Amino acid sequence: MRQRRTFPRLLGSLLLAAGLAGLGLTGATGATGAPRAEALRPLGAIVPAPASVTPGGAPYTLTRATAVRVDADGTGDTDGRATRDIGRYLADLLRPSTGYPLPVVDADEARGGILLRLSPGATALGEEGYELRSGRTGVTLTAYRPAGLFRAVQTLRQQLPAAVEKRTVQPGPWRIAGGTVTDTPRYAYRGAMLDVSRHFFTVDQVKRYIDQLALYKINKLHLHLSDDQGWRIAIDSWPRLATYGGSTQVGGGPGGFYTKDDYREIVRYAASRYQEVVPEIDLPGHTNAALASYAELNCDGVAPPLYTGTAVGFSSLCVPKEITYDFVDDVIRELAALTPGRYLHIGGDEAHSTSHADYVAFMDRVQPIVAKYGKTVIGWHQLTGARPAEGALAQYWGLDRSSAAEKEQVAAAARAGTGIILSPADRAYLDMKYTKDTELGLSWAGYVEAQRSYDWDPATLLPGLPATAVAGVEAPLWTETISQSVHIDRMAFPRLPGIAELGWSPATTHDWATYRLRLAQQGPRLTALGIDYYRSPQVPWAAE
Ligand code: TNX
Repeated sequence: MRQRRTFPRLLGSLLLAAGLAGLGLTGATGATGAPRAEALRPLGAIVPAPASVTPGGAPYTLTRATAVRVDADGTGDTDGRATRDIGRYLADLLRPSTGYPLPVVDADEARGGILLRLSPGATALGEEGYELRSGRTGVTLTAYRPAGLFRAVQTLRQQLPAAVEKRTVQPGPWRIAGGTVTDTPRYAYRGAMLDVSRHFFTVDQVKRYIDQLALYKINKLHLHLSDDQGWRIAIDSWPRLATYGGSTQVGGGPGGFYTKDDYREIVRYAASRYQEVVPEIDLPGHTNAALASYAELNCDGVAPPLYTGTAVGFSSLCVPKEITYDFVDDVIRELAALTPGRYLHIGGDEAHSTSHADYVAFMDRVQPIVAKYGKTVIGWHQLTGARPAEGALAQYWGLDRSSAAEKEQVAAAARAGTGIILSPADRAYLDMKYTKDTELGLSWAGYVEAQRSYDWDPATLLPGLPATAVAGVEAPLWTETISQSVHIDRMAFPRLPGIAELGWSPATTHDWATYRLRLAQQGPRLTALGIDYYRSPQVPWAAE
């Protein structure tokens, strides 16, 4: 691959500050009194920050004549389907606001324009990396794999003015700064979790979130499919889990569940945005909905009532009973068969009514079931108190103030080979209130403002954790207080982009002072997308 110039932090900051100052995006009007057309966004002034940016040369301007050209002879896409689909996705994004036809054509049927190409030689770009070259005659997106092209499209999209996100024709001009971006992610696991158990969210609501996550290059969608308040996935061999266990939610609403076709549709849609679905069945605690559905799963043989409150830690599967493992085997078999992704999350948190010995015994039996059905175990970090299976990942959700012993338990497991996903609750939990005045959310982990959620380093958060053990980061959204898409929007934005940046961007770009300026420019884009984000006073939001 061509030589890359890495963006040194200071130079990057200076360029960015100068560039943003030149943007004139503060709602100023020109000499004529008319609103000033949005100036050119400096190359790389996006979220997440790219690994390497070399600005220079003339910008490219989209016109009525621009075509989206696809060249798909590359690795992993021999029939060109994936590349063409990404080209269509891009054209679909740009058509409503530009009003341009933007035909998607084979590369040799046109010249210039926006070229999407897979290059078998570009192995250094890996699964998700890409190169974007912009100049007077066109923009070329190059990747080794389709996922890289999809990430490149998000960069291209963010280089365009925010109004490009609107669904009606806007004035333009539609310019993309000249130069080259070469970009690969810091971590392979960059997730967002949605708890669809405490409150149920429809397939369309999940798709809306998937589309939002795509903009920030998130690549894992973790669905928390079962908890005390609701079982949300149809399991043919235990049908009452969904029909009865899914029939309510926090506060006593009607709940709901995904049929297998619903779930397949979520998986398909996520895949079209290059996101892998990670399904979670929380075990052995957080299981009241299952215990209420089948009396035989209870040690005393008596089914408890459905639960619509928000307490945690009171339920447990019956560890000594054999039927427990028949149940777990059936659920994991059916869920694994529905899930093309590598992972199956088995929860394991807050099993407060399971003894330690039972917890360890349970995990010793359940992890091999996951392996038997071809999946890799993920568990909340309490799993490190048992014996994590080889290759398992543990998801850390502790706090700064968690005990040294708890942190060391996780770090020791990591040194012994368990991979770690970092979701520190006092940084990455999207359900924590921003301040004491935030209407939605909880505060058990503290208040988490925009700066706090961004200002930490996954590589150094846990003492004694080998850097190589960090699989990545994830931003969980628990939904005890969240029941609508507007609530998701308000809690996820602006914190989700910050967690996404921690997962994608090189550590050398990590700097709150410059990040907040890039984030500020996301405000009008979020508004154009219909996202009523939290106007954190820590961020100098651009006028809309
Ligand atoms: C802790 S984090 C939980 C969830 C709650 C969440 C609320 C974790 C693994 N367990 O059951 O929904 O706090 O913030």
